[in-house]
Amino acid sequence: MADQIPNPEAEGPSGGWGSLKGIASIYGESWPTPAALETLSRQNKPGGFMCVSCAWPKPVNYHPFEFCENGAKATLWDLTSHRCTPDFWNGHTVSELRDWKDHDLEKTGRLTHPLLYNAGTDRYVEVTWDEAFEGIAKVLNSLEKESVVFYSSGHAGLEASYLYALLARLFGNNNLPQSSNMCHETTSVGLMKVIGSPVGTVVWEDLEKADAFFFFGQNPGSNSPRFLHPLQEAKKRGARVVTFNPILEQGLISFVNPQNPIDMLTGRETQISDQYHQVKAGGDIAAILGICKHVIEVDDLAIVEGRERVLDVAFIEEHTTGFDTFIDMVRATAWSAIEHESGLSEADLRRSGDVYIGAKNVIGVYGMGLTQHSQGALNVAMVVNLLMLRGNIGREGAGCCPVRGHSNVQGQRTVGIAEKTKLIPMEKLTELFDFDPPTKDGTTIVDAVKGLMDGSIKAFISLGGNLLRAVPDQKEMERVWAAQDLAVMVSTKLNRSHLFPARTAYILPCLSRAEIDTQATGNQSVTTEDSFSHISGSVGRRTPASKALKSELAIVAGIAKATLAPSPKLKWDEWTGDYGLVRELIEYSYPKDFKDYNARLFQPGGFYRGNSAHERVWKTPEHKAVFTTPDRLNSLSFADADGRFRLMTIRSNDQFNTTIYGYSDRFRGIEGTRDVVLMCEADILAAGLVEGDSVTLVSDFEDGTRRELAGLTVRRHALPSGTIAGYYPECNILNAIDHHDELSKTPACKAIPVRLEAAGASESRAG
Ligand SMILES: Nc1nc2c(c(=O)[nH]1)N[C@H]1C(S)=C(S)[C@@H](COP(=O)(O)OP(=O)(O)OC[C@H]3O[C@@H](n4cnc5c(=O)[nH]c(N)nc54)[C@H](O)[C@@H]3O)O[C@H]1N2
Ligand SMILES: Nc1nc2c(c(=O)[nH]1)N[C@H]1C(S)=C(S)[C@@H](COP(=O)(O)OP(=O)(O)OC[C@H]3O[C@@H](n4cnc5c(=O)[nH]c(N)nc54)[C@H](O)[C@@H]3O)O[C@H]1N2
Ligand SMILES: [Mo]
Repeated sequence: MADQIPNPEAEGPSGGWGSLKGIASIYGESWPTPAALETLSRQNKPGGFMCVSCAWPKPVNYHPFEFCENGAKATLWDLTSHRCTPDFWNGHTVSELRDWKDHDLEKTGRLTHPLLYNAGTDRYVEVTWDEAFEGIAKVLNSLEKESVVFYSSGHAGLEASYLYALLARLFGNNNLPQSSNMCHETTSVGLMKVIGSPVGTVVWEDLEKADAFFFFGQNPGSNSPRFLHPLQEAKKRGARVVTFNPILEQGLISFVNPQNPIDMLTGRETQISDQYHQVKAGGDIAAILGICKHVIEVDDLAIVEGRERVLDVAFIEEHTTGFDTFIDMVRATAWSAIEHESGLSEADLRRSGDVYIGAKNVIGVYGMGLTQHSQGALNVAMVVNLLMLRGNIGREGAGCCPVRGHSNVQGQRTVGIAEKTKLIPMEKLTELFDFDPPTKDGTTIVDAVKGLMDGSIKAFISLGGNLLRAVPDQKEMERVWAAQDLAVMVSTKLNRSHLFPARTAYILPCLSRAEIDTQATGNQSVTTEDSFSHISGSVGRRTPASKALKSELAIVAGIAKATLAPSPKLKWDEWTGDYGLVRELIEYSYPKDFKDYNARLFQPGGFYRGNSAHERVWKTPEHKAVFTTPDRLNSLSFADADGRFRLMTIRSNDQFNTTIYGYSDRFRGIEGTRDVVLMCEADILAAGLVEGDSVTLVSDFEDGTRRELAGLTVRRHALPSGTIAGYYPECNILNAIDHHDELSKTPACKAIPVRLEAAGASESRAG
């Protein structure tokens, strides 16, 4: 029997008419050309363009409209008719814009011309592309190789990304951190350690065969809404869904399919989660341990009663190591400790364990709720532990499913954007381009930011993104970002990182993926890789926002050509003229992953580049999949203390990372503001507050730095006691750069230790 899961906050189910209203509101905000609607109908289909929003895969048998509310918003936001031209700067200085909200900055529209900051007037001014490339080259060539960082934020296609990584290595370093360093780097490092593969093992067909889905800290309703379609199908065939999340996320409770006319007209909802467990932030290790404990105990009983074993003993023996130590620890851990650390009852964990045991094929899904913790990699390993107990990995219908963020975040890593040299086929690069690639590992994001802080990093090239807003310690970041010798930002829209200009600061505007990319040999396509390791071609068809725009690939090649010594092996102009030539280089560098690349570009659903763990080949040092014995029961780096809360930084349904589309978080019933802190009623009372009070959040790290965010309104929300929530990116000011996953250095954004300071009573109390 499925639980009744009331959600007191949501204004309706996920999907449904609310999602159409959500799309329509962006249409009004950004007023795109009518042709933008035609673009939507081609989104995520062979021959169309691949969504610029998340990395959820594209099915072979696509729907009439293979896009979701947020994919549509992202497309319409890109295809806005608003333009931020060089004239914009006649009316505004950079300093003045620092008071603007993220939403208002991006709403100025698409950037149209290359710009250079002029400190004298405190404005950006138009420059030609040649002036920009030469100006950048001049500063780059005056700097020490190690002091430059080549950042990218998972947007750019595989072709531009391959050349970008090549540019960094030819320049002389491996400083190629990426947005995944703030995101699923925990997966890359954590999964690699336990299954010898840095990516999830599940493919589309597995979704269609799974009997149960266990969700840990991933919110498909907002962040990967097309996932709700296969989930709805799964529910219809009787699959079970068990969710662990401190917040009652509407997308995991119920869904009305906006693409199904009958569902829409009748309002017929599909209940998604059969059980919903509001685990404490950081409490998943204990929760998963509890499920494992139940599984072991049921297995013990089966042995005594001579019934079929519950554990997949054959799998465990043949394929894994570390089982005995893990099980000893599970047995030795008391239920009382598990209950205390997870905030969940033994009875509830046993109930979820029964679903796990009752399902033949189980998929474990997770997102930022597991990865963005001090022990994020251990969280990931716990999901794998659970799956392995019944051999739920590397076989049909089962596996591990991290849901990636940016549309090409995984693919950029595949083609060389990586700070770790062991991931790069260096000998191939030497052979192809006749140079000795640098051998020292490059920086992660955390190390790059610390390098900015200690002055060892002096320049940042950003292929997309808004790093200043995305990282912890934002106040200090604003100071050090502006102290750099050079910042080059390849961008589509204005954002806060542009407003703290370095000594030399360029904004280089690029095409969006939905736009026509015409080069010397004709219109070009680009490719991206989704969360399931499938690679799809993407063709833009919209007229570019400005004639002066260049593609990301052309910009990378332009910087490279101006900066690096010429060589007959470096054919920047030819590569820019024909992206197919770059795909040949990629295929040569990564022959197994990209076989027949150019021929398979438009295969429906994309072509699969394969994954060893999917075939039960474990590329770990032990050549086995590894059971990990946790040395603790929560993923925090701090202890509980009186008045200390765990602050989760969350995304609304109306944003894509630092791009804020609007102020409607309808799934959580929050409208018109993002300046809120969500708390449960008991915590509000215990803090001597009432709903509506204004408070200041103050970070509670024991490093002596005061980090505060004032002017937040207290909102009552169904949350576990001690766990509170506020929005990302606003709350980044409260996090510390040293607060990150121990193994992967992913910033720990889901449990920031904070205290509350009351800032004055609300009217309701005064009245
Ligand atoms: N519309 C939209 N789509 C997006 C994005 C966006 O901003 N907007 N961002 C894209 C990117 S880059 C990424 S990485 C993904 C992110 O997508 P998700 O991985 O879904 O990330 P979040 O929304 O940050 O957090 C997910 C959930 O974790 C829960 N959570 C927090 N702490 C814990 C915990 O300790 N334990 C458990 N079990 N749960 C916890 C939160 O309540 C939240 O529901 O989405 C991508 N897609
Ligand atoms: N506290 C907290 N911090 C977090 C997170 C969190 O959950 N909590 N999440 C983290 C995660 S998962 C991520 S991925 C990072 C995101 O960090 P980033 O990837 O750095 O940030 P975005 O907001 O995705 O970048 C938005 C900017 O990218 C540019 N852009 C948009 N489309 C394109 C394009 O097609 N090409 C190019 N070149 N530029 C484009 C626009 O100028 C836009 O302003 O933030 C991380 N920070
Ligand atoms: Mo992300």
